[in-house]
Amino acid sequence: MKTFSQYALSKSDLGLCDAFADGFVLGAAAAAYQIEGSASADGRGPSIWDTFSHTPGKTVNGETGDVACDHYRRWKSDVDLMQSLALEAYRFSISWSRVQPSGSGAWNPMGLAFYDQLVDRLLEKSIQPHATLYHWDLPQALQDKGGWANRDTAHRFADYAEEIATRLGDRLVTLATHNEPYCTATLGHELGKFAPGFRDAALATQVSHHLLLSHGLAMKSMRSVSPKAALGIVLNQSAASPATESAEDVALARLLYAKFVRWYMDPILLGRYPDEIGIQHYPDVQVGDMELISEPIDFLGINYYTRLWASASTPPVPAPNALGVNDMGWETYPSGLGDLLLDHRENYRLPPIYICENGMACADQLVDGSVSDPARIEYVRGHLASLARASQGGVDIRGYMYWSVMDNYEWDSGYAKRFGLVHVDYPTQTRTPKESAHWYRELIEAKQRLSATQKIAVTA
Ligand code: IFM
Repeated sequence: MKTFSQYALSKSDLGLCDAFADGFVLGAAAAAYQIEGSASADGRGPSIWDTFSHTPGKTVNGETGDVACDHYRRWKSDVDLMQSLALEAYRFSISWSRVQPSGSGAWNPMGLAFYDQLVDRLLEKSIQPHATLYHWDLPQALQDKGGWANRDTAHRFADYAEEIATRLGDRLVTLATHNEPYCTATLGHELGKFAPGFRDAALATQVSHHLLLSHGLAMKSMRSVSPKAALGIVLNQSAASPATESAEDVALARLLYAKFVRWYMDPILLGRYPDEIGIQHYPDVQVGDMELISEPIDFLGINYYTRLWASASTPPVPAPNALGVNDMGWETYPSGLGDLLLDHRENYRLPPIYICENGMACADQLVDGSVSDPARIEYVRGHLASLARASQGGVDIRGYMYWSVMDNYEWDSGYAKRFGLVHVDYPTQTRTPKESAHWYRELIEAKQRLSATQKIAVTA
């Protein structure tokens, strides 16, 4: 077992702490279906991910989230663990079918109590609670009525959002509508990779519009109950790099960026879809939809993992991968995060930003009670440095949440991909903080010492 001094911070790590405004938080994230387990406990209804993961051939080794990290039963000790890692914020998602088993009608008191107690315990431990309403797990009962292809689902979502804002909005720091609507629409309805597993590009475009509409309706319904929480949405984004300076590669980079980033950013922040996409299937947009979708947001969550690489030639020019590729096959490209944010600053009136996810999967091994993961430390260092550049460039960044607090169920990839700061041994559910977790704790504590010193200096 290593001693903590071996995780000591470098001088440049301390410099990182200095780059952010007071109040900037360092935390970690997870999502309901990926960690909770207890899939049918205490009245939880089935979601589309229960159905999908139990369908043969959809996930690696047929793995499901039935047990996952057993967090639904271990939540108290998990929060204690977060406290021991000095996390300042925890981002979690609410399982809609746990709190409203059919996605409409009756609420489930036991499901609601779970999140209520979780929020209180986080606050007791001085960890900011940040919640997301939808991290891909639509109640199956709503899918049976057409799911996100059915415009009515957007109204059911707004009702659900209002209920949660009423119950938890007094204590949450942020409350987001959707996590990564691109994944729900494109991976779930065009590529068939995620639940509900459709392969229909026109359907996916319509779904993306209904997701955005549901976001706008939910913003309004949540505002009507005046929650203290800041309200917003979390989008997955990447900078796009053309492989060469050829007109074809540059045009492809622009197109990929428009489909991945601008398709969601522009309606929310500018009130219109980007017109240079030239998609075959434009969604059915009704009068008033764009006004709803562009309801002002209090914060924008961004999830950043890698960049988009655009090569139009055959065979394509491979990405240089100078800093390596992680266990998901994603290139490590930290400078893309700062570039993306500085670019946004030019193109939009940005609300305050939280980085709601950023992390890497490694083939971590538990050896003699510890997990050595220097690549993850480098990954976080690089991305925080890039974020610091954006902060110094004038982007208002309020927090950074590492993905993920612990290893968990990585959707169609099952349990083989390990993103966590904490290693999970699934057969025993033993949690072991990795070296990156110790390093991250030291970084957080150094940041806290620094801001305490600054406060003393200001008041002296
Ligand atoms: O695990 C996912 C998470 O659910 C959403 N964002 C990306 C992560 C890594 O793939």
